[in-house]
Amino acid sequence: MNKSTVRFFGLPAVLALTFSMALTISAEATRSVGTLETKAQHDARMQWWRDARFGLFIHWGLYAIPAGEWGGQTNYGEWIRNNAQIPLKTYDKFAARFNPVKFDAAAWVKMAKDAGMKYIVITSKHHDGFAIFDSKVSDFDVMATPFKRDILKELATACRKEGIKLCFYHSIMDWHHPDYLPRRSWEVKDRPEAGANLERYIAYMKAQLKELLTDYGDIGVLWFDGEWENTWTEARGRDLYAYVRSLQPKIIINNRVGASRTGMEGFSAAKESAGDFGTPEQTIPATGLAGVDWETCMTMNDNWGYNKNDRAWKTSRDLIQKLADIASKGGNFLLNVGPTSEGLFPGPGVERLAAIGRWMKANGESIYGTQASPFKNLAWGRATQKAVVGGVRIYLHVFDWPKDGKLVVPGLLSDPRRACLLADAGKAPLSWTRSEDAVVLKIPVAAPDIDDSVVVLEIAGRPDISEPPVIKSDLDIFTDFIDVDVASAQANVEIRYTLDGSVPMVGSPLVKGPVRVTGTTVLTTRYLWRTP
Ligand code: H79
Repeated sequence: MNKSTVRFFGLPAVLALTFSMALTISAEATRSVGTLETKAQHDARMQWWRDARFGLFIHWGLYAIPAGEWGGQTNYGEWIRNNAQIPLKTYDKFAARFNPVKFDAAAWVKMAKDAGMKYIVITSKHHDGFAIFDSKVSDFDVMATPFKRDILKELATACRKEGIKLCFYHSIMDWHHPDYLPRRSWEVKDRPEAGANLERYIAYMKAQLKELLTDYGDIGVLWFDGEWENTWTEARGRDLYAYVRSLQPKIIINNRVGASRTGMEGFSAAKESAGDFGTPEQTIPATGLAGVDWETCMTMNDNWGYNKNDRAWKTSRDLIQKLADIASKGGNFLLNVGPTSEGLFPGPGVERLAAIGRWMKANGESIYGTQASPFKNLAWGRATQKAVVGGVRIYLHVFDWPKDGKLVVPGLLSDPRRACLLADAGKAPLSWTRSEDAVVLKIPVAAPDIDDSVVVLEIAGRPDISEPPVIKSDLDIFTDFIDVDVASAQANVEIRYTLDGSVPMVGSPLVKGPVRVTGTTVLTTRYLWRTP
């Protein structure tokens, strides 16, 4: 070793490259953005939603009456009309029985607010076509029920009072309107296709949307769904997007307005697709996507609409950790509840909202207005971060609290200027030591929170975090030879590599430019820090 001594190694990065006669092209990352505005205008419009991070989804309609049960089967939800193939005339009869006398808009909004949620998305109309508001353009609405109260009006008033953003879910697919196309394959007899005209249906849908965007004050989000049938096109989506924005210019619209969603992962297929955010459903993406807004929507049990037999409730620990996981990837969490036909949130849902609320009261700062984690992988949990004056505050979400009183933060090269437990009112400083590229925090032996204890680390300036060097190759299968780029944003390091699968050490070749590979190879690279 020469005068500059080796200080420590980072984590190795590995890329397998296959020598082959065939060529394959790697896929391009895609993103969905809104149109009609500059990036600055777009960011301003998205701001409240990005800061909010947590919302309540409510699926409520006539399907709450059968409560998941039909013809001896008990596993139905809001899709009951389709899945149990209930004739239209039979389903229509639920309207005469819809009388949720225990509905209390203020109580619902309070439960959402106490859970730490900043917005509510409710089904103005689900796939069954029933409007839970006073719609002048439809007789299949709440005014045709014994209840005769405009549910959305009452919610709008309660939300305004509590500072919660009211948002509407609206289904493009409609199993009730005579002009909607296509039909379910089983309903030919019941609801013949002859004479149906999709253009007329679209005019009807726009008329309902106009009611929703005119009579209920400022609406936060229009959350479309049911866009995947063959009649809906990206062009129709663009037109609908522009129509909704023309009625409320500041509204945010999900990507299901168009026809570019790629399955339940929920992201749009192309950068120019209509819609402001991606909509993963019942799933949390493995990583976020830089520059792309997204929101995971998820049920607390197995159903969106009320099902009285559904006992598959996720634990509050699981839900709190999912919220932290989603925030650590830069997304929002839209958590669902399916109220009963009486107008009540199911008991287990109420309990979970309260438990999340208790956690949010102490730890909400680590969720609201945060950005995705600066770390790629943390064995004990997740992280979020937020810019503060002169630096960055990192929130370490510790799901598995170490039993030895030491929390190892790997790859953190910056020295913390402050460390404490978020839930500690006194903000007593935590001491720490350095162990090569890790910061080791001295923490209490007992976890402050059994579900997710948040440790705050404040760093001056931009945090310097060691990640394995980035190996970039346009192709992983090649003929002849390939030049592979190895990139690094790290200061004061050298990168060494091997081509035989072994871990690079002091004597391994140094990366000085692209690494040329001429046969099937495992390229491994690794940082080596040297003392200045
Ligand atoms: O309202 C709730 C559900 O009723 C609704 N979305 C949530 C928010 C929902 N509708 N359908 N599904 C859930 C599942 C349907 C999935 C599929 Fe497809 C539709 C599989 C094939 C067509 C869309 C397109 C998803 C994958 C491809």
